[in-house]
Amino acid sequence: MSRFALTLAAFALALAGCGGGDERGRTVTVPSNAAVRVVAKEYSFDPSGIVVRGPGTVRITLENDGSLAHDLKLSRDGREVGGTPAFPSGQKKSVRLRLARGDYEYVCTVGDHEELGMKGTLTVR
Ligand SMILES: [Cu+2]
Repeated sequence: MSRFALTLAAFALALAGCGGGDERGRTVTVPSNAAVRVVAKEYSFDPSGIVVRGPGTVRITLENDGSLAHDLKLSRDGREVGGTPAFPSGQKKSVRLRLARGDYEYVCTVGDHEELGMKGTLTVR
């Protein structure tokens, strides 16, 4: 690999690391007042980044594709703004959240799942 390619790879990794996630995940962009589907498994959320194009009501549907129970709690500045209860694998639950512009994060609060990688960021532009 050339030095240039290595620099590019390092830069891409640094970019992926932005927003608090350690893992490289997928980011989706949705219109305001839209629905977004998040899949939970051990131990990640897909997508792990959500961008909403403007304030409004977002409907988040969490699908549990793992084998353990999971939940999704959204918070802003450390304060929880809503989410789903924990529920077993094979099920899904939806929550409607009224969101102002800003940066949020979502985690699974079951056990130590957050530390194991079940976290993501949501930005309302
Ligand atoms: Cu979990």
